Amino acid sequence: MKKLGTILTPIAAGLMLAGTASAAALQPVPTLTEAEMQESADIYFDRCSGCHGTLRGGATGPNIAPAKTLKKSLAKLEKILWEGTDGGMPGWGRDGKLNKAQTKMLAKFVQIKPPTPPPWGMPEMKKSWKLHVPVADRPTKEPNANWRNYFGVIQRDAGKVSIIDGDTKKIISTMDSGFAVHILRSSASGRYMYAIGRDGKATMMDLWASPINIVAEVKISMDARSIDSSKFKGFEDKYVIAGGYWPPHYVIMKGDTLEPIKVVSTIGYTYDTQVYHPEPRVAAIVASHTAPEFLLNVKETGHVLLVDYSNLGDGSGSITETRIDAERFLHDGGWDSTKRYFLAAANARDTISVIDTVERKLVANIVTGTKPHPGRGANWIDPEFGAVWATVHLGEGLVSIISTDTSKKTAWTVVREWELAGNSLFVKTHPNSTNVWCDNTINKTMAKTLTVFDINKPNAKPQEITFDKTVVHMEYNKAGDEVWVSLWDKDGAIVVLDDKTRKEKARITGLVAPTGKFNVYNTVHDIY
Ligand code: DHE
Repeated sequence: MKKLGTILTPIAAGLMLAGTASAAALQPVPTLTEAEMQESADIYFDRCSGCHGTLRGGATGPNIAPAKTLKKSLAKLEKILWEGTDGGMPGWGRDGKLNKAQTKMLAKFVQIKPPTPPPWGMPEMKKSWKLHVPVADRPTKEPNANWRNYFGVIQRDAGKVSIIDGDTKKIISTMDSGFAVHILRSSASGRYMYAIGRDGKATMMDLWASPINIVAEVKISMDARSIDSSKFKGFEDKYVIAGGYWPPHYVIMKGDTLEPIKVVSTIGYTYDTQVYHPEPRVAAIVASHTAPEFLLNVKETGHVLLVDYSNLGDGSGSITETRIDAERFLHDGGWDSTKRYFLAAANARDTISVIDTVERKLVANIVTGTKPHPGRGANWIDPEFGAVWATVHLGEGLVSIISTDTSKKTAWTVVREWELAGNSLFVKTHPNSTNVWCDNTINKTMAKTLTVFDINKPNAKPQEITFDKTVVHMEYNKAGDEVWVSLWDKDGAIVVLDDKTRKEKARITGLVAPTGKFNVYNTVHDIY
C-alpha cells in the first residue's frame, strides 16, 4: 500500500523541513528529521487528513495550518492529540492509536508547513488500472441464491470486504480490497459492488461469480471516500464515478471494467466569499434515478454539482456540469423518499442543504444542530407531518426531523427533534419498519449503545440497547425485518437484530473492525 505521505516530492519535503517564515513570529517552527517527517506524514494521512484536509485548511475538523498551530504550545497540541476534544476529535493517545513519541512528533509536524502531494492524473490512473476478469470471461447467468439480499461488509483495518448471505448469515467470500475501504455501492442491476478506499483505490466485485471475486481495480486518487454507479434508465451499470479528496477531482470509469475515461478537477472558489481554495474535496456522491446524472458534494467550496453523463459516450464525449451554490462544508447526504430532492449536510454551518434535481436549484438551507451527519439519512412517514427525512449530529445528541412533504406548509423545516444519548454518526430505517435506529458512536460514554425510536409514538422515550463493544452503522435486510449493526473492534462482529422484537437473532463473528455494510437491494434502490 502506498500512502499519501510516502509520495512527497523532494521540494515539498525541503519546504516542510524549513517551515514557514511568516510563522516565525509566533512559536518557533520545530524541526523533524526526514524519517520523522515521513512517519508523521503517514500518520497524518491515516488519522487526520480526512477531517482537517491534506493542506490542513479544515472542514469536519478545524483549520490546523501553521498560522493557527504556531499560536499553541507543543504541550497544548500534544494534549489535544492525546485526549481529543469535546467537538468530536478522537483521543488518539488515550484510544491507544498513538504512543507518546508519535504524539510529540505529530504535534511538531502540524506546526510545520504541510507538504503538497503531487497530482494524480489520467496517465497514473491508467497505469494503475487492472482488469482481472474481462467481461467475456464472466458468468452470464445469475446465481440460484437470493443474491439481492447479500450484504457487502467492510473490514476496515484488515483491508478486506466480505460478502455475507443475508438469508443464511454465512460469509461467502472475503476479498483484499486495499487500505481502509470507506464505503460500498451497488451497480443499478445489483450485480456489481464497488468499493472505495482511503488510498483512492476503487475495486469492483462480481456477485454472480463463484467464488465472488474482484474483477477490476484502479487507483483514482491518493485519498478518497465516495463512489457510485449510474442508475438512470438506459445507463444502468454503464458508468462508475469516484470522488477524490486528494487530488481534489472526480473520475468517471466504465461500469463493467473500471477503465477510467474522464477526470475533472474541483479546484475553484468558495461559493460565498469567492476565495480561491486549493483543495475542494469530493465528499458524498449519489446517482440520480430520474436523470442521467450524478450529484456530488464539493466540500470546501460548498457547491453541489449535477454531473450529466448522457453525452459522455466512451469518454470521447463530454459531461455537462450544473453547479449549485449550497453551503459549506458539504459532507454526506441522501435522497428524500421521492428521490427528487437531495439533502446534504454542510457541517461547518450546522445546515442541511436541499437540492431540487428537477428545478435544478437550492430549495432550502435548514439549520439543524451542531455538525449534522446523516450518512444518507432516513425517510419515513411521521403520523402528524407526513413524509420526513432525518439526520443525526457529530457535535450533539440530537435527531433533527425535516418535513419533505412539499404539499405541506411545514416542508423543509425541522418538525421534530429527538434527544439522543450521545453524538452520533448514523441513522437508519426502512419502509417496512416502524423503528428509527441511531448509533452514538462518537460519544465518549455512550459509544456501545444504540437508540431506537418508535415512528408511531414520536413523543415516547426511546429504547437504549447496549452492547459489549462500540457499535456503528445500521443496515436493513431486503425484507426490512432485520437490522444489521457492526461491533467495531479488532475482534469485531455483525449483530443481526430482529426489527420487531429489537432482540439479537444472529451474530457473525471473526470480522476485523467491521464498519459500513450495504445490502444489495437497499443500496440499488436507495432505501434508507
Ligand atoms: Fe465516513 C460515509 C467521509 C470518518 C464510516 N464518509 C462517508 C461519506 C464521506 C465520508 C464523504 C459519504 C460517502 C457517500 O455517500 O458517497 N468519513 C469521512 C471523513 O472524511 C471522515 C470524517 C474522516 C476520515 O478520515 O475518513 C470519516 N467514516 C469515518 C469513520 O471514522 C467511519 C465511522 C469508519 C471509517 O471507515 O473510517 C466512517 N463513512 C463511514 C460509512 C459511510 C461513510 C460506514 C457510509 C454510510 C452510508 O450508509 O452510506
